[in-house]
Amino acid sequence: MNTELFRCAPPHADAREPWSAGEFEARLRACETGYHIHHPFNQRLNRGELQPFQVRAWVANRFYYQVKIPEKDAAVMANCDDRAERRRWVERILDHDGRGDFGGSNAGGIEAWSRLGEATGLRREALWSHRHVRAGVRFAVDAYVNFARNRPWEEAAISSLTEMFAPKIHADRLAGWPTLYPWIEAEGLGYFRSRIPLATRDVEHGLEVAHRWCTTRARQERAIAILQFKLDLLWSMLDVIENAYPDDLPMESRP
Ligand code: AHQ
Repeated sequence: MNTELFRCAPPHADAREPWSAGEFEARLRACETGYHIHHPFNQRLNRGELQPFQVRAWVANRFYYQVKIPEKDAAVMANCDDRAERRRWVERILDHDGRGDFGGSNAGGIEAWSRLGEATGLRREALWSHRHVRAGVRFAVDAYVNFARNRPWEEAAISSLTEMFAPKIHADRLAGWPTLYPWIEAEGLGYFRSRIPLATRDVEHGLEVAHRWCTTRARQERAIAILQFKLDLLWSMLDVIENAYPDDLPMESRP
């Protein structure tokens, strides 16, 4: 196995001066090689090679990740004593849980993902019951929430920086799925479209926090290790889903 694919640029052994802001950010961005866009299951998904039940399984398992993101972000806020930062971070919760009358575009990302589920043929009850969520996916997602609960809010902010690489993965879905998976109602892809500008905004904030927090080489190297933890978490979720939903899964076990 090419382990280089799965490792960010290894932290420099010498803990002398911190890297420049530019070099630090370049090293964070170099972690893209471990992003789940490169996972074989995601590559098959975005090449249109998966069967409907496998797409439904991915949507149902990723739904658990989506519904836990606001809990993770609330944990970040609970550890943050800076009102100005909380005023920015709270937007992430509302982006997922919804705003105002919760109608239309105010419904929030969790509702939009529910609609993706319905567009693939999953009933809302099957989605919200989480009965298709595999143990390894639940474990990985819960590890993310617990990381945010137990670490300084700045470290949890850094762990969200995998979204540096998310606009491309959303764009791939929007570009390919309508022709690759014509059986998925187009309205269901709205989540991916809505997430791109929000991810860009959140990454801008997350990078500000990372640059302000990582004033030493040790913290910069810690930031890379945190990003690798989150990359591994996303990667392992696809490992679990790929293993649980093989092409020849018996009909009665298919979502
Ligand atoms: O839909 C995604 C989302 O709302 C978030 C929040 C952010 C975080 O706080 O960790 N990360 C994230 C991600 C979302 N979608 C993933 C995908 O592949 O659709 C990507 C994921 C991320 O890159 O961390």
